[in-house]
Amino acid sequence: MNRRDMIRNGLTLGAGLAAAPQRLLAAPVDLSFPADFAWGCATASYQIEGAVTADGRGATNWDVFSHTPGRVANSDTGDVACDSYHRYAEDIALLKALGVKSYRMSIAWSRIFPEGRGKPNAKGIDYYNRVIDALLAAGIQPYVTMFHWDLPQALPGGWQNRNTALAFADYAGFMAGKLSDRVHDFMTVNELRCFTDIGHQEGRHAPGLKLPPAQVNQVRHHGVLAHGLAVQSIRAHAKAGTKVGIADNTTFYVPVIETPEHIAAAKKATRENNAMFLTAIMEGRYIDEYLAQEGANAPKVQAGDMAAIGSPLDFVALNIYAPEWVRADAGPKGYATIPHIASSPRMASPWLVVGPEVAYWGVRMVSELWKPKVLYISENGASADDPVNDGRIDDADRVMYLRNYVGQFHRAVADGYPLKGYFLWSLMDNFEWADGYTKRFGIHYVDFATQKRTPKLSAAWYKEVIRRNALV
Ligand code: PNW
Repeated sequence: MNRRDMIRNGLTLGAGLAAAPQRLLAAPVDLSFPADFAWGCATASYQIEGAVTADGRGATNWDVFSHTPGRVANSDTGDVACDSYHRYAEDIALLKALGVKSYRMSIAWSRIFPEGRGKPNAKGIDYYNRVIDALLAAGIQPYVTMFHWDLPQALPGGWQNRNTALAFADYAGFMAGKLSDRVHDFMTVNELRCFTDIGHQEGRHAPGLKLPPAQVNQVRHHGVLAHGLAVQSIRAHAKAGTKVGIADNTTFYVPVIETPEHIAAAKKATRENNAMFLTAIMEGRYIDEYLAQEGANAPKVQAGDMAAIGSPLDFVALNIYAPEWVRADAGPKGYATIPHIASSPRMASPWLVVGPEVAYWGVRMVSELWKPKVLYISENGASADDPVNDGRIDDADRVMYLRNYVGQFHRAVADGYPLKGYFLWSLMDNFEWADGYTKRFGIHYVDFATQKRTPKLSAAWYKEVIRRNALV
């Protein structure tokens, strides 16, 4: 992009600053997106479907975890959730009314293989066939995630067992074979760090373990291995031309000041602190800094693992929420992170620090470090209190949050990074993991007593963004 276009897009670079002010004021700011930009919404199976015993679905780690007293706020479970298993037609009507072209959904592995492997369950496959056919009939392209944390409970040892990675690859290939006549884009797993670390190190998510470092690293290894083997298996079973990627919540470091030294610090921090996840996937190896840091706790790797983990991807999709702030530092690492403090602005979830610049820097860091062909934002959104007044939910705080983040994604597109779509989390309020139903992320309000869905102000805003294909 040349300087004139940049100014037209409301962007400034240091070099052009002196000449820019007059033209900045005179020219209308163009915040439009490329014509083929995929606007969408995202959801996940356990968070919306309910119907946990319907049609032969097998139990999952989250069924067990949510039914264990003290694990989830209010002892909430996903037993009913948004009842999307029965109400999917209504939910697709909400998507159609928004005008989205794309929808990111996940498949409940245990509806397909109730025991995680073995004989497939035809009724589970039928359900996803119905959903996908209804989406296509509504003119909406599905993007399918194979694993969004609901792990078949019958798999012995869960993610601590290497065989789970092999079982996952078999299931993912099987489903890709069933769906790739209609689904063009598959994501292997959702958020490696969450289902490995939060589940096995912090113990806040299923299965609720607090394992020692060597075992945590092994779980992480099984996570990236599952991804890599699934990439190979999906490619082996899917129609030619099918695109495969991952939906990862890479930890992103925002340079506190946009100068070369702080930007270099942010880049180094991003690569090193994601060494066990996206860095391993994009580089096909565990980098020296990580191996040195972990020493005897480093994961046990078998021959062929790293090649599988590093399987080339068609796209990288990122879930981007909270920033980490970083500055250049004179110490041996070259960077220092700046911790969040009480006055760091937050949305309704304590972890959801607001920092829109992470949207731009996330895309830029991944692009500069690993040059993926295509990028998507597989999730971005926010929890808010959402009081209901006379039937209206005027979530101006969420609109503020989304507008600022989408503005930073626009900046990334305007800079020429290959960002091709955006999936807002979430279509509707749903089961927010350990927070149960106490945290709402939807742009549609769900009354969980009646299952009534009501568009919030943010839905009206998003609809306008999609209609104009521009930030409003
Ligand atoms: C992501 N944290 O999860 C997930 O992909 C979604 O399923 C989820 O609903 C959404 O973001 C909103 O939370 C996260 O505690 C859950 O840091 C928790 C954390 C981060 C991401």
